[in-house]
Amino acid sequence: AASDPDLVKRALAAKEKLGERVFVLGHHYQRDEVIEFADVTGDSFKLARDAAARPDAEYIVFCGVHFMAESADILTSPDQAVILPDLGAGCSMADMARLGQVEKAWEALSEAGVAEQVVPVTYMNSSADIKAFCGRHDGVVCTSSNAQSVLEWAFAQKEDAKVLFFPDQHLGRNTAVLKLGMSLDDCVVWDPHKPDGGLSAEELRAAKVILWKGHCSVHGRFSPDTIDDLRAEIPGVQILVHPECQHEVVLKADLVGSTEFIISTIEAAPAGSSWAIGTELNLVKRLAAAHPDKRIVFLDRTVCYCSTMNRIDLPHFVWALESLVEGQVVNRIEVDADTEHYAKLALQRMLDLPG
Ligand code: CIZ
Ligand code: SF4
Repeated sequence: AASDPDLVKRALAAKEKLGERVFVLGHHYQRDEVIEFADVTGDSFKLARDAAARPDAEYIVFCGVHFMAESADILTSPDQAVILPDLGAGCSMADMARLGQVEKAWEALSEAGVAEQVVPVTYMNSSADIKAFCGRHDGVVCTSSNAQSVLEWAFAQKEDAKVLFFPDQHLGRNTAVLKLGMSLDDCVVWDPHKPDGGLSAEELRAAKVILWKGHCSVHGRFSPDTIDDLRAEIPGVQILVHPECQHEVVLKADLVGSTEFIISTIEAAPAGSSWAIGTELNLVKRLAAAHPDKRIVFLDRTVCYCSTMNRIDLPHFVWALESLVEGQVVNRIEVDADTEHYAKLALQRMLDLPG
């Protein structure tokens, strides 16, 4: 649907008034009406770096979800304000791992006598206090692009190392099994809603990878059956999915990779090729519109937009910018100094890895 022309005018006017003082970051899963005003677009990792590269910008308006704005705050200076236009833009996956729950799991690992062997690894899609937990326990952050090298690093840290991976069980399993050559039996799933995670001390001792029972409410919903149907329907179609998809989906796909990988794959694809993409719908629609010479379909018509990404809409964006014009900083995301210190340690360990 076309954006309200009055709101478009107001957004343009506010952005112009603020000039270089404001830097607008747009995640690839944002709505068209919002991404249009982004100074840069990217996945969560690229945007955190882009934010850090603009130390002169007083305000960073983050069009994405809460954990991403936290990462931007961690990587920018304290006098820069990071603003999330709608505070309701959380992430259901990040919310599946709460600090108290993770601390409980750590206690169980201690009681099983294995905590010294465990390296905690958190996906970028987690809250700042979970990243800080990893920072405090010699752990690290990973993204969907570097999960393999991060896990390899983690296993090299300790004798008989084990990895506690959160919050996304699918990224953890897909990386351990398909990139590191582990078996499905090397992985167990810790369910934070069950006593002792639903695992015995023996199971914890035997496991190499302890996967947190979390998933993405968008990527986790693609099903392997749809892939069979699409292959029958579109001859030669290539299936391109994100590693947050279930293991069974990734096994049936032709190519698997991060959001940035998905975009570069489509950009490099020959005219006339056919693709079914399993990632967020806003991005798939934009790719289809930008590449009319290729046939691009969404992997599953029953999967919806990410509802929290979509909370950032033009009215909220305009409200945030116009407030800044009036000298009022709204919806600032600020990570406390202690959390920031330890979260940064875990992020820095990742950034220091070669490659
Ligand atoms: O699922 C998401 O939210 C992803 C893949 C985010 C990102 O940018 O890494
Ligand atoms: Fe979270 Fe999934 Fe939405 Fe990304 S797409 S913000 S992981 S719920």
